[in-house]
Amino acid sequence: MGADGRQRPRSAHRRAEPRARGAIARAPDVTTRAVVGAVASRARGARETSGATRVGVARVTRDANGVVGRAGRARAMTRASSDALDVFLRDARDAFARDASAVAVCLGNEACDLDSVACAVAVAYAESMTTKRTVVPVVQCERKDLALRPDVVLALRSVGVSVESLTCAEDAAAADGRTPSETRLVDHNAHTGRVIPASWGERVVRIIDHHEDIGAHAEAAERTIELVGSCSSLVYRDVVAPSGREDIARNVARLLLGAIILDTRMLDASTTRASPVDFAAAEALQKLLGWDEGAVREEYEALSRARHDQSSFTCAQLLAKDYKQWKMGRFEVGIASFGVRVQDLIARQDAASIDAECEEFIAKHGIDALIMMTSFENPDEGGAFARQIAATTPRSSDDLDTADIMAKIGAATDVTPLTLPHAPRALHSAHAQLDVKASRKKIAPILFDVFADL
Ligand SMILES: [Mn+2]
Repeated sequence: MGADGRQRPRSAHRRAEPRARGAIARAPDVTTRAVVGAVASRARGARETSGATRVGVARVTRDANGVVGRAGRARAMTRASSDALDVFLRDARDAFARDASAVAVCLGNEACDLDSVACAVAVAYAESMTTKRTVVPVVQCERKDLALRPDVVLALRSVGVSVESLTCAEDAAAADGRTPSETRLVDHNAHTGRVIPASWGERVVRIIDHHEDIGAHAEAAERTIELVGSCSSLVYRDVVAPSGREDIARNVARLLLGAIILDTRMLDASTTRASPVDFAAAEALQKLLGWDEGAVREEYEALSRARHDQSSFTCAQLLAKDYKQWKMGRFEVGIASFGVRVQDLIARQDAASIDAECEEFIAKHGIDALIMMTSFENPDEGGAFARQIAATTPRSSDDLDTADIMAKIGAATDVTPLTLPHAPRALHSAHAQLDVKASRKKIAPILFDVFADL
């Protein structure tokens, strides 16, 4: 979700859930065991397989315009190598930069989660390698914002891809109004035009998605919309497997499998909408990788850990990660939720820059008050789940008093002030929340009442 999450409509994804559950019920347990228990054809130590091909791909020739020479491309095409994907992506980014109207594009959705990125990359790669067309995967966020998605960065890195190689929102903005010849949409079924120009939505030729069909782009010749657990499963079934190219499949297998196991929590049909399509795709991808059950589990745990790892985030990144905004009474109020306790943030980032980043965030969103809510496992309390809340206002504001706001919040839910030596101004009002179940969903209605009275 983007940072400007004000009053966002309930997503199609959520609305689709009840129907999706039907599919789960039909996925028999026996399938779960068959997938997870599939026998590995190679040992776990063989997961990093690209060593032998590095030299060949590194020698791919480029002419003065950066066009990859035929021999180099042929080599990259036939070898199953993690470098081949990075070479393809850099090549595609260059081609897009030269003339966006000369290429086709494949767009993932604006959440830019692993499913979206994996699908866009896999579809673009498979099509580019098997047809004369260059299809460029385009990520619908700025490159720097990919750092907010450490699971995506990790998954890309593990297949030898740098985020620098991807074509992102700023590249699209630099395209000078040139519209790609064709657009493919994956992991969503309506072009929003919020991040990427609306004109790109006029030439949609193919949609592959697992959200409820909202009926846009009637002109799209091919539509595959099925409410399965992960769009990556559909991309494997309908694009990657039918290419008949095992080298292509192998190069995208780890990305697609990572997306599937994250989206379905390790193919848990009881809590996600994992369907037979997901089980079948995961089984095939696992075989391509030569992974055993332990290797898949290890991958899942690494990706899950990365997804929740905010230990390297700056204050600005924490604020942007999970942000919602409302008009409350006569005030614009934003609530940013993140997973780092304020003591740890203060310990790792200097007070002046925390204040500067809060001030900048407030100005960017045009809000009168910023509420920060943290949730974390408290190391001082044996890892018990804990929450904190703080209110801050623009430096220029003389309308709102944060102590007053906190006192009113405290009248509705139990809070206790934190002792924070050297706290930045933005965190002076920080309190511990004693009701650890009081998430943003519970606090937002309280804030509506608080700000209505101010
Ligand atoms: Mn998805």
